[in-house]
Amino acid sequence: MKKLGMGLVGPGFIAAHHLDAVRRLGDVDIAGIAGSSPESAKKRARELGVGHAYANYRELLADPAVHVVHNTTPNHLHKEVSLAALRAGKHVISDKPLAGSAQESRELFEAARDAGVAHVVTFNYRGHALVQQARAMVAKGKLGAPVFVHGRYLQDWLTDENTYSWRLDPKLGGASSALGDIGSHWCDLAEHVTGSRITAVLADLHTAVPMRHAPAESTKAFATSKSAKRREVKITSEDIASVLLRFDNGARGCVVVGQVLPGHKNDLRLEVNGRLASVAWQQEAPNELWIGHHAQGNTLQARDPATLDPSARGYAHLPAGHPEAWSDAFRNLIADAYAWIRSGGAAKKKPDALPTFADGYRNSLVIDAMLKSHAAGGVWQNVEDPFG
Ligand code: SOE
Repeated sequence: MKKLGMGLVGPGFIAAHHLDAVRRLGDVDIAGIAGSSPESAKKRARELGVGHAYANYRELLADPAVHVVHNTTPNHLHKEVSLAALRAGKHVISDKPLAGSAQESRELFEAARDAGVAHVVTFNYRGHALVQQARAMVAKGKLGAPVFVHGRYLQDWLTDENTYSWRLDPKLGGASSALGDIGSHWCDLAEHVTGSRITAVLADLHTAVPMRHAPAESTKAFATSKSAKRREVKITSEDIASVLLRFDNGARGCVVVGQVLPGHKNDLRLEVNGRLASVAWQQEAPNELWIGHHAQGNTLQARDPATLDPSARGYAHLPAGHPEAWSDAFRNLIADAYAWIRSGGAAKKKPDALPTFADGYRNSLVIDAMLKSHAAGGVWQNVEDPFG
């Protein structure tokens, strides 16, 4: 089979991890990258060890050597770049959230479905072996019927009011900030692990840091401004959120999300309580799965390929005692994406763990319902289900 070529648009923070994952596959050509200007693309190509920089993303899309487009642009460009790539007949791997609003996500999902190419959105936490183990345990009834699904996704990188990011600007980051950036990951994970859908939400959102000092010049993802030249920016998007949840299998749940919470770096935790047993996984200790019992001792399952469910084993590459983490899970997702593309793409069954634009669209509807619930003064809001 001919070698696949990839092109990446938007060479910021996350781009290095896409390239790293692709390089680890070993059989994909990196055709080149495109950025916001020919100069920035050249500079980043040098820094990332990529041989070619395109003048702009349209030039990248016109290159027949590019079969797969990785869209790692800031959120407000997701739609434009992904749509153009789909129209050019390329397979698309897009960063999450799929787009800035549920309406845009829907357009992207429909365009991807009609284009007949592979479409993937990077809900990368699915790629952890023990996340797949938890999913298998729920699916095989090891927990009994899930009754409570809860957790958190907490960070602190926006704590300092001198830190500013495009993620906080609704025109660039999308209708929500913390929910879109990290709440989206948690909701996807909760649905993926439990194999059920969030059907209704009740959300209370808040902006704990309503005024920030942004650098006068442009902002990178995690920029902290120490320069004398600053502008004051009023923040309207949420930086903390508390949400009650209802699932279609009858389970209840709740999640707290925040990005201004000192001490919490990338603190994602998901717990599922069933009638027979419980399971909990946390991103910062990804090689352990807590399994809780009522009438026997609790256990910690290690990421040991020998003890994993067959469906999870393929996501563990090192023997027991050799920790695997964030970049390995990211690589697993990219490996699944390329496996799907090689097998024939949209016409063929996708790997079970792989999140597609359909998942990205549904996820946007969940976040959208949270925004609506809060805007209505904190009332239950049903999540629209286009696939129900
Ligand atoms: C920043 O909040 C960020 O990098 C997110 O954009 C990622 O999706 C998440 O995995 C870690 O935090």
